Amino acid sequence: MVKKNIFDAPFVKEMREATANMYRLGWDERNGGNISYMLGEEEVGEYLDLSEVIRTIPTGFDVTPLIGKIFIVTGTGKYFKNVDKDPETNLGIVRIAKDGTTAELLWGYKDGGKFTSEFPAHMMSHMARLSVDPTHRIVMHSHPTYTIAMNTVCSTDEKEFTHKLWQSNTEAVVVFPDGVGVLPCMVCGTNEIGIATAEKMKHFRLVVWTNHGIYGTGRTMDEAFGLIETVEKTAQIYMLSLGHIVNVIPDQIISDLAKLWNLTPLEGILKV
Ligand code: 2HA
Ligand code: ZN
Repeated sequence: MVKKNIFDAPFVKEMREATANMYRLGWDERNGGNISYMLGEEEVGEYLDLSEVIRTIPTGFDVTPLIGKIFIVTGTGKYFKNVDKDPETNLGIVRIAKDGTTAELLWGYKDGGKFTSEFPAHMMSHMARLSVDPTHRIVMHSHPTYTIAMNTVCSTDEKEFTHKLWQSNTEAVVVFPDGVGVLPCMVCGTNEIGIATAEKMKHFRLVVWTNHGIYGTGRTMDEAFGLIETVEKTAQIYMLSLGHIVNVIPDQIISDLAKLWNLTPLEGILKV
């Protein structure tokens, strides 16, 4: 069967659009940020011969639960700014090989590159999210300015952090009633931060890396993007009003907002 042009694939378009938007929003300076998107074998098979492996790349950790799964992933050291103009160099499509510790490159990383340095956090987060939501597909990492700024003035207590967001913008509890997980400042790019992130991902779709950035997850690019976007917008409101706070959204209103949308807010935050 003749294969379709990979540059027309919706998943390549989505990666180009998401990275371009994130760059222009000022969230992903230089090589900051990374995205991985789990793809179905059939959808990729329309564009690529799945028996043709360009080369293999060691993962450096065990990904056994994801054997056979295919991901489109941003490349290490690559700039979000450049993905749209050269997706084949800045993105790659990899399949987790049968040994569970190798990735098979099916397309991309044209200059000999490889996947993001945050591959452990991404793969471990996919495993954690899939265990609670079989329709999960996207892990998105970003460095949005106001979210990181909030870390310098807020405690790393995730319930306190979530409460401050919910109190600042009525959309917050509606978009993330399950709250935001927060990790303390850690060395990034390691298996350790991957394990810690995945542990949080069993309970949260959003995880903040203190003084570094945020992870958002979802079934679609829009969902993952929209979660980060709403946290960042809310963090901006919080930071702009610091030192001048007269009104915050009362717990009763936050609770009523959640009720209106049939949502259950994370427990232990609201005093109602
Ligand atoms: O890839 O965002 O966390 C650059 C980063 C590292
Ligand atoms: Zn980062």
